[in-house]
Order: sequence, then structure tokens, then C-alpha cells
Amino acid sequence: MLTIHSDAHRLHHGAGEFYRGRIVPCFEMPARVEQILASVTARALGPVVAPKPHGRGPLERVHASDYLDFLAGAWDEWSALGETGDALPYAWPARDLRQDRPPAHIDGKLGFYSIDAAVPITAGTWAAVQASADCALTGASAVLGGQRAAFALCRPPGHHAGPRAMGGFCYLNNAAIAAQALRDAGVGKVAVLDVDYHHGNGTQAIFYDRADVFFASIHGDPAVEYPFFAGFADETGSGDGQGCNLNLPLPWGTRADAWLVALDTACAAIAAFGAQALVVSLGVDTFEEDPISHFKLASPDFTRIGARVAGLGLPTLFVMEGGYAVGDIGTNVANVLEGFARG
Ligand code: Q9C
Ligand code: ZN
Repeated sequence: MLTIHSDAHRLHHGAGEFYRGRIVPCFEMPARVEQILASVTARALGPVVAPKPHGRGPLERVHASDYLDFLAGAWDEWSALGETGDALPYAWPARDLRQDRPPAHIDGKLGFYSIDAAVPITAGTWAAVQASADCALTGASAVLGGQRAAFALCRPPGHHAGPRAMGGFCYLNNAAIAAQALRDAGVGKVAVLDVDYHHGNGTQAIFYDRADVFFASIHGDPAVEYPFFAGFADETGSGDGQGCNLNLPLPWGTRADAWLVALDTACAAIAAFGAQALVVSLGVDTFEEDPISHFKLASPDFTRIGARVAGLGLPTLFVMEGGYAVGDIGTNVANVLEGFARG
């Protein structure tokens, strides 16, 4: 299987995120990708190639133009204040506040275009997130070109980023951008299967009213888990997209047996939908030793995930999302890819 990787991810290295009353060191760090790359190489999973730059066009298909302008200009506006540390938001347009007035000041923009304070913007963030999206788009091209599967080693991740908001370590929604590129290249029906521990609220929002992209997500119950305000089972799509959104929230402590039952449910729904291509939002923060998550999958369980996904028999693009147990992240990701390749 082809892996698409860019060194440019290193340009994004946030110092901290706001969590329980203090700034804590970022869990989402460059070492994650270095570990995954080392495992992909050591296990001889296939060639590693650089992404091809795709420009702003495919990003505009998923994200609002004013949001892309914000991301592109945020660091310059922030550093013009004399700030040298990371940009972070501190005020949000929550209920009862105006949603229709993008602020002129960067402090206001940071809140207007975010859902939380886990998204530091550094000098290199915009370059890194563009390269990350280019990895997903290059992977989509490989699948369109006839490859059975490809692995976009994206960093930063993307599934919490909506049409007009960053959040949860995510800036551009790489999986959604790739799914839309597959549609735009003529694939009639695309499914996104999100196996990250957290609900993919951004991907859900992007496709919620559409019948051409099915979204299925298995995740920690948002009653007790980030992102808290999306991911419940009664979110089934709207308008034309009614029935094209499937959320499978599971309790803290969920082990592989119950998790894999949910995966069977998601796969059956994707097959019934009639998907012609599959994008997998591949988070491995379901791992039992993940420092911010509460599922109990063991490393060998990830091989079973890959084999089950292969059973769908679809052209498949894996897009890297979360996973914060840095010492095991390479093994767990390579297990998924190997399970798929053998499956
Ligand atoms: N410090 C992804 O896995 N905050 N994002 C959690 C723990 C946000 C996770 C609090 C978690 C976002 C792509
Ligand atoms: Zn996650």
C-alpha cells in the first residue's frame, strides 16, 4: 500500500492547549508521525511518496472561503500584536450571541472560527495543514488511479474541523476534502468510516444534508466525552441526507469484542448504502494505553479492524486522525494497514 507523507507537518508544533483550567503540553505532536513512518518502513508496507500540491480549489469545496482566509492570515495578524507564543482563542459566539459578524480583530476571529482551545496556531501551522490536506488529496488520486488502497499520513488531523471552524487539534478536514475530491472525480457514492475514539463532528457537519456521502462513526459517548455537543445516535442526517449519517457511541471502557460489533454494524450500513469508495478516518486513540481516551483495544485488535474494512471490497483511502500513545502508535497503525492488506 502506498503511503503519502510530508516533512512539512513538523512546521506545526503547538506548545500547549487549554485543559481543565491550565495550559497543558500538546498531545498532538510531531513525534506521532515519525513513529508511524518508522513502523510503515520497518514493516515494508509499501512505497512512501511526497504529496502533490493541489492548491486552494479542493479546500474550497469543503470549507468556507472566509475560514480559509482566516487560517492563512492568522499567524501574521497574531504576531503583529507583538505576540511570539502560539495563538489560542478565548471568547466564542455561544448561544445568545451574534453568529453573523466575523470580527475584525484576531482575538475575535480565533473564537469565531473555533469550537475549543485545543488548536494552537504557530508560524508554520498554515503550511503544515495545507501539506496535510495535500497528503489526503494525493491519496485520493492514487485510489482514483486504480490503487486498491492508500494511506495518507496526515498531520495535523482533520475530523473535528467543520466547514467554518477548527477544533480538537484539527484545522482542515482532510478526510472530507478527500471524500469530496472522489465525488468531484466522478465516484457516485462515497462513505466515510470514522474509527477515531472521538466523534468526527466536522465530517458529520460537512455532509449532514447530503445523500451522496455516507458518514459512520464509532466513538466515546459524547454525554461524557469530547466533543460533547455532537455524536449522539439520534443524529441521522437531514433533508436529502436523512438516513446517511450513523453514530455509534459506546461507553468508556469498551473492549474489542463490543467495538468490533459496532464496526460490523457500520460496515453493513456502508454496504447497504452502496458506497463505491471508502475513506477511513483512522484514529488509533481507541488503544488501551491512550493518554486522553477511554476505550480498551489492544494492539492485535487493530489488525482485525483492517481485515474487517478490507471485507467491504471497496477502493479505500486511510486518512490519519488521532492516537496519542506515541510509543505504540506506529505498531497500531501498521497493524490496521497490514490487516487490510492481508484481509
Ligand atoms: N486534553 C483527535 O483525536 N481535547 N482529536 C481532549 C484532553 C480534545 C482529539 C482533552 C481532543 C481532540 C483528532
Ligand atoms: Zn481522537
